Amino acid sequence: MADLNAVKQALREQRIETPSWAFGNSGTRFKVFAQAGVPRTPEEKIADAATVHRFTGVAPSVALHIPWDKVADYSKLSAFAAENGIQLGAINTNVFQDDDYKLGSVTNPDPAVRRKATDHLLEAVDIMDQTGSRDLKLWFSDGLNYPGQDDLRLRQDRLAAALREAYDRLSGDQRILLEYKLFEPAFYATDVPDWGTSYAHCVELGPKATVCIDTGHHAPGTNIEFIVAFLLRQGKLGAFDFNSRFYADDDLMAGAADPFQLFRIMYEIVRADALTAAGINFMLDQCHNIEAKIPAIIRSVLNIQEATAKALLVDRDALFAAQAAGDVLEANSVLMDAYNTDVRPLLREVREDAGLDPDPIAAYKRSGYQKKIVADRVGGQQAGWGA
Ligand code: PSV
Ligand code: MN
Ligand code: MN
Repeated sequence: MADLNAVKQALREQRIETPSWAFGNSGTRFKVFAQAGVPRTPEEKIADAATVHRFTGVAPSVALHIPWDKVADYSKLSAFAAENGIQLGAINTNVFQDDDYKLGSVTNPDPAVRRKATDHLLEAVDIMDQTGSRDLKLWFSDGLNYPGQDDLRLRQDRLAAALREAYDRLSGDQRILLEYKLFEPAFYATDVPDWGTSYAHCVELGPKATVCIDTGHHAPGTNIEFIVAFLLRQGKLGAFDFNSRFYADDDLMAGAADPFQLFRIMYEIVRADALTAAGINFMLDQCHNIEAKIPAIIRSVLNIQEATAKALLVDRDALFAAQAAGDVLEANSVLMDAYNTDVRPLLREVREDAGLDPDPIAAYKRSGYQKKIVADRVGGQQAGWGA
């Protein structure tokens, strides 16, 4: 039996980072349906992220995206976040929304474009120095649509050179999180298509480079928990971008499409005692196009908490014993017993112990915050996906 007090303690200590762009009007495909009350400035996104933290108690940091969250003074922005009870988290770069990047950013055949893209990565580290952020998160949309369009191998050399420059610019506890994505926007070849490519570049770079697993960036049916287990064993899992997918990079709420997969992922985290100690950044990377944004982000946080609670409840002694005995059915049933537990009462208790409302979504709805932002935030639209 799992120790209930230890489970509660682990749930209290869990941390989830929200993405600034999820609070704005966003949606990577087709029409972006504008919503009333969305943030017009980075400060308003931070205020919304702080609201998610106020109701959940486990989301004390928000990731920024540059230049979507560009401001004149990042130290001031950091102070503003602190006044609101949260911190600025990972800095996300953007080398995918400029005409110059049609044929790639850091892998572009044109050295001038590569220089521009690499300079943006360096600028992001300058920003990290001011925000106090630890993580530089890199996602490259670089790839090819046609065989022969460019040299696959040379593009890896160019990628490695840019990563090296960014890596060498890091100081203190700063680190690179290198994200991968199977396809889109390129359809024939992607320069960082999978965890193996990301892992190989991270190994080449050194200990300050680790892999970011975006749960929506795999082929259907990919066993993501295997990737989690493998990278944890190598000490190379740096972060998650949690979201749900049915088909491609859907960016739906974490735990909505496949809660069982989220549980299996969190079990590998718990199995490796990596919920807090390993320095993994558990981030969300989502877009809320048709649903209200703040409650959708709260819902995502709750879904991750539920998957984590179930993972913590796995009777690991019984599971290991069944595995060692080769008892296939028993091992499977120990895992499923935990998954099938209704952990909502336990999480309600954890929240009440922390002085929070046991039902964060209901509490948010009652709070009047939504009404207030709809009234206050009139006009203007912050840049972001689809904006
Ligand atoms: C594009 O696929 C993407 O969703 C990546 O997952 C990044 O993390 C995110 O955009 C923000 O740049
Ligand atoms: Mn992502
Ligand atoms: Mn994505």
